Amino acid sequence: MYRDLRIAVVIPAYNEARAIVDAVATVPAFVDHVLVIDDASHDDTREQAGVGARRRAGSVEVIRHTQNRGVGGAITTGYRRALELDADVAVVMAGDGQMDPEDLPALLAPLANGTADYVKGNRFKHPEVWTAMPATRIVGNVLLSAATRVTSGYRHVFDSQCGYTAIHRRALAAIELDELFPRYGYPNDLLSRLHVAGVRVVDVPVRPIYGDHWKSGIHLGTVLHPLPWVLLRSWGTRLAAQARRRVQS
Ligand SMILES: Nc1nc2c(ncn2[C@@H]2O[C@H](COP(=O)(O)OP(=O)(O)O)[C@@H](O)[C@H]2O)c(=O)[nH]1
Ligand SMILES: [Mg+2]
Repeated sequence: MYRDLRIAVVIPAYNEARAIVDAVATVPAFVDHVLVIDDASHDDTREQAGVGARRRAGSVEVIRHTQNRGVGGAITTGYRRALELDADVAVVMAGDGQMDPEDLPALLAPLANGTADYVKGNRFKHPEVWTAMPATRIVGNVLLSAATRVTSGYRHVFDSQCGYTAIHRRALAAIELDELFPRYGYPNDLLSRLHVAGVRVVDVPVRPIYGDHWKSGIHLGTVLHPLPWVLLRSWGTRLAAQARRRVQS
């Protein structure tokens, strides 16, 4: 529990055998449920998640997709399970160890205070961003964040690609989980849908972590295609939904 909130941490993992042990073992003790979603990995991510689970006092559940569904698909599976378990908040922490567990209370505080329904990390609010984040990432991220401000409608939000987030169950209930884009582009699409639902979003500083073995499934090809199409679609869907609402009211 964090204050009076029951917390689930969702860990999407695809071929993360090396990093998943620590990612699971270091989830803070106040977290009620850890849900690892093994997205049809080819390595022994599932077994290694079990090793991490034994190092952690507290509940860890490993759910395996028999087919790869993408990071968004894995997170959606975790959100559903968190709702089934009656969690008040579902946090996303990647399986690759790029999120600092010490940032978790800062992410949860606005939800516990009742000032937000969705809180996301913003590495650009952290002083280490310019030294820790690779230059290519900074450029790509600034471009996508600027575009997402327009497409999502949240003008105060930045670092749209940061996967470290916490969502309240009332915000999860306000969107159609089935319709979310399942792959990269998922956080951008989610923001647009949250805007339609009138969800309050805030950014909090989180530490950028790019270790020696850092790798990513996102590369220039993803940024050129399909991400721009996902952004355009989310933008169009949001504007259409909001126009419909204005006509009805
Ligand atoms: N690349 C990739 N990652 C996935 C997939 N499904 C789940 N994930 C997990 O999603 C998280 C974020 O992926 P990553 O490639 O590190 O993205 P980045 O950190 O935003 O560059 C990691 O924990 C992955 O293990 C998938 O289909 N592809
Ligand atoms: Mg990563």
